[in-house]
Amino acid sequence: MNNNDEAPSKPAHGNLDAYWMPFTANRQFKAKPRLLKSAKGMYYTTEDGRKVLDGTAGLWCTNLGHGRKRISDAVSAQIREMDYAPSFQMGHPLPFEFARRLVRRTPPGLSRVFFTNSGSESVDTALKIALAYHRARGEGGRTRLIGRARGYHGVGFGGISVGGIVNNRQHFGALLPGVDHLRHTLNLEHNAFSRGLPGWGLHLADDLEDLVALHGASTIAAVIVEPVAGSTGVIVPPAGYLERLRDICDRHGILLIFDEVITGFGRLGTPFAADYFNVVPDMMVTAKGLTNGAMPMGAVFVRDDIHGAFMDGPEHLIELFHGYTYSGHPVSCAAGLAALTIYEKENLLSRAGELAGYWEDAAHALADLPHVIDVRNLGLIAGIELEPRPGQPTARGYEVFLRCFERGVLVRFTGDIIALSPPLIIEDHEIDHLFGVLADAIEHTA
Ligand code: PXG
Repeated sequence: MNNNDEAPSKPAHGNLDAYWMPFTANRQFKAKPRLLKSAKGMYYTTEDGRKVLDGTAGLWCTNLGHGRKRISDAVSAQIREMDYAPSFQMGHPLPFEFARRLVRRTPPGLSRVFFTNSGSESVDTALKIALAYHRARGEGGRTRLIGRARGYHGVGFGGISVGGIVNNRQHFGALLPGVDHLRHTLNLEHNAFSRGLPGWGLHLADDLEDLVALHGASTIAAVIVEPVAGSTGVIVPPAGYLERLRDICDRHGILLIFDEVITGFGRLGTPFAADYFNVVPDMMVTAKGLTNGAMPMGAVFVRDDIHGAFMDGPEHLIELFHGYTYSGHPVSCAAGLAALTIYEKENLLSRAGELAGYWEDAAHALADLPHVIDVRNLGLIAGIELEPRPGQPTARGYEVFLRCFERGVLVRFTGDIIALSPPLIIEDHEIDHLFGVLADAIEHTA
């Protein structure tokens, strides 16, 4: 058949074949598509006119809710004023202003900002800065990078190498050399149905000591973890775990990188998870909520003296051979500045803290439903783990997701785990509705 022919099967939206969808079962989706057309506040509207409550803030990114006029006005004004300006050996005011405003909100010392266009690029940027930093200080032997099982750090080669999701790794060759992993901390035998931080699992931070003993500290550049893992089904760190990682890193001169792509910008009721846990990493990787998802953008926050280590050579030389055509893009910066103003004006960087108790109770009310083998939560995040149907892993999670969508609620599923992370503007009655529909879907799924 000629590829340009319209498929007869999908008259409403035309042939869907040309678009290769990311992280999607393309054939299954295209046989029965789910298309969103517009969005406002807490709701999407589907192509066929149904309202859908957004239980996932898009993909953990529209923290302020949808359709923010301040952001769309800023974006349209900026694109008219100047659509693009080069950012290598040239500049324009907005990324300077955005960086200045952002570092007023970051933990102490994280006062330098490198702009990217996504979480994946932020991760690779942080890993490269870590390697180059050690080299700049005469410790070029520190080349190893440590991640964690079930970690998600995007899809660049650096990110999948330190990441810990087998499907994201096994199809793509040998990946980066010299990478090792900590064990993850989810163990349903010991920490199922924890409210907030599990009390079990602190000892797993000592995996880092074991890797130091195995490889030698002088070969290790950095450790990267998500303070709360999102994509792999919500893994909340055991009490004291991140503090202990910080301590081990300090003792061995290893940089600690927090991947705050989902925890950044208010998800836990503080600007960053670093604030929530009172553990300051050496670098912090962000994206998503940075612009409320309205424009693609990421930012890496770097300790002042790490940046300083690059500033020693002759002043006419480029200090870091790294950057993107769209680093500090004016339209993305305009979106980010407007988003930051909204976070500040509406106190949304702390709102999740006010909702967290109500949210936690609503999530744990699902504990006794059939198939539910764990409920976990922190801030405005929840994960509900379902027992896989025998011989059909992921089928139950998918069916619950579909049933919720048909009933007007968007949740995320990863395998048989349902993940929730609504916009931070959610109200109590919407929390009730979200969990009510989800409970009903779980009860009616075989
Ligand atoms: N780090 C973390 C912790 C993430 O969650 C990335 C890096 C990569 O970001 P980009 O912008 O390159 O996609 C992410 C992305 C899900 C889901 O369903 C999560 C993400 C993306 C898509 C789906 O949990 N996180």
